[in-house]
Amino acid sequence: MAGNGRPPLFDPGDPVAVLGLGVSGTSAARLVHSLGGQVYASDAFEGPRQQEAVEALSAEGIAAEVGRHDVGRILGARLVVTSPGIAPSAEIRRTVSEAGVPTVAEIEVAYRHLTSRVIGITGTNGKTTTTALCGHLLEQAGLDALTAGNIGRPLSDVCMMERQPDWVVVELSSFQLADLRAFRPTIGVLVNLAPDHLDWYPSLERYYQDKARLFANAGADSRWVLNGDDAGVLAMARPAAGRRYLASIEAHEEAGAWLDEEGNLFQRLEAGASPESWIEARNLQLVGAHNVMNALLAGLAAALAGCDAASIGAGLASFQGLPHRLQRVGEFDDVLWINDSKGTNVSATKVALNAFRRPLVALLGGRHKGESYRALVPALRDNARAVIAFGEAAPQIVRELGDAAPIDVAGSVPQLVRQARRIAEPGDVVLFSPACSSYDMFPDYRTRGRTFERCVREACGVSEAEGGAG
Ligand code: UMA
Repeated sequence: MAGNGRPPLFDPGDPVAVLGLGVSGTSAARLVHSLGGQVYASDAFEGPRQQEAVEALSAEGIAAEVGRHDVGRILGARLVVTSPGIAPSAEIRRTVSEAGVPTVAEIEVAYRHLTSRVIGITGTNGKTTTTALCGHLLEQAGLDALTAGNIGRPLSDVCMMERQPDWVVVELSSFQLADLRAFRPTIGVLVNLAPDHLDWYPSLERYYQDKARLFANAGADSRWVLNGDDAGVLAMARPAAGRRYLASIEAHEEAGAWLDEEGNLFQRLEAGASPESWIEARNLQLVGAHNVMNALLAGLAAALAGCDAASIGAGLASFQGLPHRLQRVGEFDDVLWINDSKGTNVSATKVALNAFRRPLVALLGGRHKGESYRALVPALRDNARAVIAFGEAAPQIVRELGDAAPIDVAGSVPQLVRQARRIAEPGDVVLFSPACSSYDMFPDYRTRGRTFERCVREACGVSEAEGGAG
């Protein structure tokens, strides 16, 4: 047994195969090695990142290779540890599954050796902001806490710390949830549910099945923080054992948190108890109504972890938000430029479009992920002065949104920004929320967002410092 009473997945000396050498695979390889497993780590691709990982692991005495998966060696393992970015349809996954070798996510391996209490956060949109905000609230209240998981730091890294924190706030993607087994958060948070990753899953039901794994090991002592305004969330959580706390944009009598008519955020942890005030919504630095919901969810999870209402209020006021998520680039010539490069699916972009009450120029495009863009039509009809489409998805965007707003096409990000600058009028917002992945033109959404910001500053003739202050 690990120090926390959870049964280990392998014994010292057992062969363990780790698939993928991104940050999670590399960290899992180190954790398994430190626990005495005989690691074989491999990555099918041979990029510089993978090469670097192999060199680092080899120097630590861990067997690793790039450019192929040695199937014989993998099938001879007692356990296979997967990276979240390896699709269920990948050949190696199918081979392992057909051979019946037990397979778990990196997070599951870490969980078996974790002594920290866990706040597990999932949902389609806003889970990274909610995770970061929750971690911030815990820290501001003086609790010993870290964030990990899909937000960036592999949970295995936390396990290998000399002293694990008292709390770890773990962001869980559906890809990570898919290969969890015994994982059971002390507090689980479901932010919302909407279609996503339809390029990965055969159906929406399969995507939701993975999301529902958050509740797979629910027990009487589980505590669930739920978006009470999302019928899909409530239906998914209904069968789970444990206590539930609802966050809502409307006042309610149940245990939870809400926004009242005067625009104040409140908590009440016991039904019928007096409400405790956190903050006025206008004092949040986060933009948009959906972020009020994220604040309610993060605040509730923090309250259940032991933070008092006053410290939650102070922490909500001081949280600045995350880069590339409805982030202000600056206001130049009375036009507000927003970088929402993390808006990589239609529902995220819909939320971003609805976050503003000012006319906007919407910049949409990138690599198409399988969803129709028609869901954006009502928000565009309400608010958009124009749409500019770019990247591989541009022809489809023009076909599907041509009747929602005047539409134009740009061939590159600098051109996109110059066109937006010509079209936008004083008082407008230029919103870069692509609704697509970045992989047609960029290695990731961060590089895409940074490129957009640089182009905006160049086109508007401002320095980086002026941009940040805008
Ligand atoms: N690979 C193989 N064989 C295959 C297919 C792929 O070896 O058949 C290799 C790839 O070459 C790659 C590795 O497997 O090197 C997979 O790495 P990965 O994509 O899982 O990347 P990591 O660096 O381990 O990052 C992962 C998460 N990535 C994904 O889920 C795609 C990171 O989330 C997360 O921060 C990190 O673990 C730590 O937990 C990123 C993400 O984009 C931010 N997440 C998606 C999202 O938020 O929408 C889900």
